[in-house]
Amino acid sequence: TMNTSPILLMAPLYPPTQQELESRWTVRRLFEAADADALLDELAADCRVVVTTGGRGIDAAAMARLPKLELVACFGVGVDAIDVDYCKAHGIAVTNTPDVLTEDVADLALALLLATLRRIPAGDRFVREGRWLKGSMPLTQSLQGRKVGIVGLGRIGMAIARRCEAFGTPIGWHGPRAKPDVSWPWFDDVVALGRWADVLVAACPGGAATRGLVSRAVLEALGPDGVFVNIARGSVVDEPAMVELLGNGKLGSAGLDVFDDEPNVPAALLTMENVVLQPHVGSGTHPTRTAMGRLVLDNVAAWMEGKPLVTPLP
Ligand code: 8YV
Repeated sequence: TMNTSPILLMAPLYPPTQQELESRWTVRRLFEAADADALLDELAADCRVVVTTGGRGIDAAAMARLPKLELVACFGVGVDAIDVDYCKAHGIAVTNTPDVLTEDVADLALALLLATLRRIPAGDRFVREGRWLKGSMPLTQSLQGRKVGIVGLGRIGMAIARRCEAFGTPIGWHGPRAKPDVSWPWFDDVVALGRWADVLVAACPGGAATRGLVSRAVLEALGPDGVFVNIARGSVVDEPAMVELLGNGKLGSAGLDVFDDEPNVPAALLTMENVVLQPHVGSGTHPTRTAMGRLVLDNVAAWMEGKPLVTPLP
């Protein structure tokens, strides 16, 4: 039997995905509602599906307004903005978009690392501003000879490690437990990893378990010649400490794609020469966003048709 329940859409999606979602089912856009509360009340009686994004999520308070809710389909692999405990306690299924974005996010991590070490944005400005006519670009650091520490050796962290192997850098990593089939050294203590590494890449999930995992102590252990790369979530790093240490020379440089309060970025970072900034574009390519949208649509269609979900959270 086909379900005809209206879908509550929490945030805008990749346009082709949103267009197909709205052409196939009844969709109500929370983000455009003049009165969000009134829309939730209106939908309480028969909304069973919510579609959201990794950045927007949905909290327990909103889900409690939808007592018939059965599915939260997330456009994104990171579900830290969804109250997953509430979903488990209330039998609400959650789907996300793993695997299809792994390689693009890992590519951006290496792009950020090389851009930061070799100061590629600065070099571009150097040429455009005519400064090459007056002299050579200052020499930079090198990736060669650096040890890379990866915080979180999941799908994305492993893809980053494979890329680092291709660049010839030694690899160390931190995760909640050792992995018997991984040959690279495991550091139970992130500070110890920061001390060992010359580059530290955050690739772990967001959420309570990893909040502030890359602490001031970790960043100080990484040190004045260290590079911090974040393609995970802003929440995984002590952002005020990172800004302070980048500003006073106790942390060498950073390549950042994610921030604590997106799209707001700490003002001090905007004028730092030792930082490369990106607007949360790890998965931001047409093929990957298309594949993520396909997974969202296939999960919603499966639910509507009473079939098994494609990528439910384990
Ligand atoms: C999403 C991401 O595009 O997958 C994730 O969790 O961070 C990005 O790929 C973003 O979350 C959408 O808000």
